[in-house]
Amino acid sequence: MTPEQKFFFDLKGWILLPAVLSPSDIVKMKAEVYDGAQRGYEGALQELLDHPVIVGILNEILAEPSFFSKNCYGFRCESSVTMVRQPGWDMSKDDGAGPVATSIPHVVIPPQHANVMGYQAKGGKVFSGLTRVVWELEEVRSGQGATSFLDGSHKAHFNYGGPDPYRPNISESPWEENIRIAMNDYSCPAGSVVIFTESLIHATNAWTNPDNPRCAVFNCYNSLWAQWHRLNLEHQIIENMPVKRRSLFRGTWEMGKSYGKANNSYSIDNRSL
Ligand SMILES: O=C(O)CCC(=O)C(=O)O
Ligand SMILES: [Fe+2]
Repeated sequence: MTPEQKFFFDLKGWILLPAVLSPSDIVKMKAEVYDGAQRGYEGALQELLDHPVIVGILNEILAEPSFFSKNCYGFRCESSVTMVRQPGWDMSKDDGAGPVATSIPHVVIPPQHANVMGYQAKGGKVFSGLTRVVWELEEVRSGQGATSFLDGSHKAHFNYGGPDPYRPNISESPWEENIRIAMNDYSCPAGSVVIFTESLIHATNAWTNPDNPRCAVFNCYNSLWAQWHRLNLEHQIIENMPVKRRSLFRGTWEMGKSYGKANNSYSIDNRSL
C-alpha cells in the first residue's frame, strides 16, 4: 500500500484501484460469473481471494507483520458473493430482500460507539475492521449504479439522526435526503477493485448504465481475531486450494503462539465455520 493510498483510505474510508486485472483474466472471470458462479471461491475467481494487489493493502489495513509469513496470510476471508445486474436492474427486481435493505445507506455497526468490527487508526497504523473488496468485471460509470459511499463517515462521532443510535443504517433520519446527496461513487474500467471498511456508510444503487450489466465479485475480509459472517464454505473446496490461500479460512483465534501452537494454517480441525 502506498502512502498516498493509505492517506486516502484513512481519509475517505475507501479506495479505488483502476484496471488491476489483465484483459484475459477479465474474460475468464466474467465468463464464470455469467455462467452462474454464485461465489468467488473456485475457478479463475479464486485468484481474486489473494490477488497480490489486495494482499499488500490488506496486510496494511487488516494485519500485523508478526502474524503473517510466507506460508500464511495475516487476515481471513469470510464471505464471497458474485453479482450480475442487467441494465434497468433495481432493488425491487431482485429475488431476495438483500438489495432492498442495502439500498438504505448502512454500515456493519455504527462507528460512533466502540465496537469490534470498527475502523481504527493509531500509531501510524490502520485497522479497518470488517473490510469489503469489490472486483468490478465490467465498466462502471459514476451515477449509474456503482456502490456509493459517505466519505469519512467511518470516523463519524455523531449519529445519523435516526431514533436509534445502534441502528446500522440511516433509516428514519430526517437528514436522509441530504446524506444521500453527500454520497459519492466512482467510474472505472473493467478489472478494477474497490476496497472499503464496512464501518463506512455505503449503499446499493439501481443499475441504469444502458451499455453493460454490472458484473462484480464481493469478497469480505476480517481480522484473524474476529468474525462477522458465517463462512459456509465446504472443506473440500478449501482443501483444493494452494496452502497459503487455505490460511484465509483458518479458525478465528490466536492464543498459543508462544507455546509453539501458532494459528498459521488451515485444517479440517482449524477452520472458520
Ligand atoms: O450492492 C452494492 O453495491 C453494495 C453491497 C453492500 O452493501 C456491501 O458490499 O456491503
Ligand atoms: Fe453493505
